[in-house]
Amino acid sequence: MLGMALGIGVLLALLGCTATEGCVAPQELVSQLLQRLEGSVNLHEAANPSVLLAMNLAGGDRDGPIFKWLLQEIKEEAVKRAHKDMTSGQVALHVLALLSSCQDPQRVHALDQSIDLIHVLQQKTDEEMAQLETEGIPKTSLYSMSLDTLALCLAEAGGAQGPSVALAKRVLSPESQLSLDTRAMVALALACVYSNVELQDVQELLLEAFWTVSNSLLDEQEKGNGMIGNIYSMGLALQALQATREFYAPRKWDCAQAFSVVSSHDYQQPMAIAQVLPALVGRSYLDVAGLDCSATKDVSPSRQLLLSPTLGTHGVPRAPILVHYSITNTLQGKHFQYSTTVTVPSGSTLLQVLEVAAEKNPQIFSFETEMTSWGPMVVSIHGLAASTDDRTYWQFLSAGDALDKGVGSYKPHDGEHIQAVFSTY
Ligand code: B12
Repeated sequence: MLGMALGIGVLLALLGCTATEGCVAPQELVSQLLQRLEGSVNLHEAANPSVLLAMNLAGGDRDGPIFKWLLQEIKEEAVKRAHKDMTSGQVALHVLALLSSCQDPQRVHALDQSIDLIHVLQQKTDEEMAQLETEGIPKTSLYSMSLDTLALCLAEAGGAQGPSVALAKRVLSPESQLSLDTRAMVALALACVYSNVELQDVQELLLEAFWTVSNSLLDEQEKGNGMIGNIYSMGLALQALQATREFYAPRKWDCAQAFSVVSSHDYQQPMAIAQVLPALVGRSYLDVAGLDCSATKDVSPSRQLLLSPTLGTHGVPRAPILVHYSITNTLQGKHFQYSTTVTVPSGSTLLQVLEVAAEKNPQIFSFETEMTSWGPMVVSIHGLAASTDDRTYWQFLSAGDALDKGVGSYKPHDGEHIQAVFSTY
């Protein structure tokens, strides 16, 4: 079966049937999301490499001030923090952002310093692999390891083959329960290494792994009437399906159905837009390597609008709502469970609910957040902190179902019961 898929894939490639055929969203939607992404860039916050990566893949303006600011900040972050404070995945995202901006990640100069980001990435990937081999889990996550593998592969640096084999085995193992986003990122990484590897048995393993993932994504789409996982997994799922299209042929991908799901959602979060936008222009992270570095783009006048501040909702009174909130730890140390009900204006975020609960009763409901690329992440509640070493986190649920958004963007409704449960991943 696999051999046949490969044969047909090669044939299609020779005939010039590209992965993008028929799978491009309306230009209006692309421009709107690109504008939103550019408008999200805040000079007072850390630059997000995924945003620069997506802007480049979606044909954003490489001569514009936003692009230049992002690129400079990303270089500065790299020289300042890559060695010490960045996880392997964060280094990988910086490498991808630089490659997509036609920069050499082996020679990053900023603040009168230089760094070889590929060397740092190789070292950090080795650490991930070492822990995977000794403890069965990587230092951070298989998602990050996939990013590492993808970045090493696209930079044509050594060190991608070992992790790609480990990832392929994980994906094919019946015991491993990888999230959909992780499987999609693994597929992207393996599809890249597959094209560059010469050993036939390695090639076959990689092909089988990403072929399995792509088919499972297609199955999910069929079951979900176009939805693959949740709306925030769609970006990576679509990218994986674009990038591996010639390999699951003759099976057809109803990309129009998947695109209509994405098009009907009003993406607001910069990270969500950054992951979906490449797919909407028929590209994936794999296209980073093939971008035309000599091209400069005209600035579309409409993009200038972006920088206008978003209108506030001052003066509009909002009806109060009640939200029930509970915190539970039955996992570690002294177990606890506390509940409260807070009143907040309708339209408030969950973060505001947590803040009101903590104001009312700081002894019980105090909490801490950390800023991440997806917004504020709750890292501690009632003095109990999440830990990457123990693989614990505060999970948020409503009526027993895990929320598909974080506290900074989720808006509870009147009477809703939100639970924060100390959990493992
Ligand atoms: C791995 C992962 C996790 C791990 C992170 C731990 C770790 N050390 O790896 C764990 C299991 C803890 C986790 C938790 C949650 N996650 Co999560 N996670 C991911 C995943 C698969 C990869 C993130 C990553 O490693 N990126 C690469 C690194 C290099 O980038 P980074 O910026 O350093 O990554 C950090 C942040 O992304 C942060 N993080 C992870 N998830 C979330 C979610 C939110 C809302 C925030 C603010 C931060 C955050 O942890 C990462 C590692 O430190 C993404 C998938 C995706 N499409 O991006 C989902 C994803 C980001 N998570 C998601 C969600 C919903 C959550 C939860 C809110 C689930 C819940 N109901 O509790 C919680 C966060 C709750 C809280 N305490 O605030 C959604 C976010 C959607 C949205 N619109 O905001 C995603 C997109 C998955 C999805 N398709 O639904 N997650």
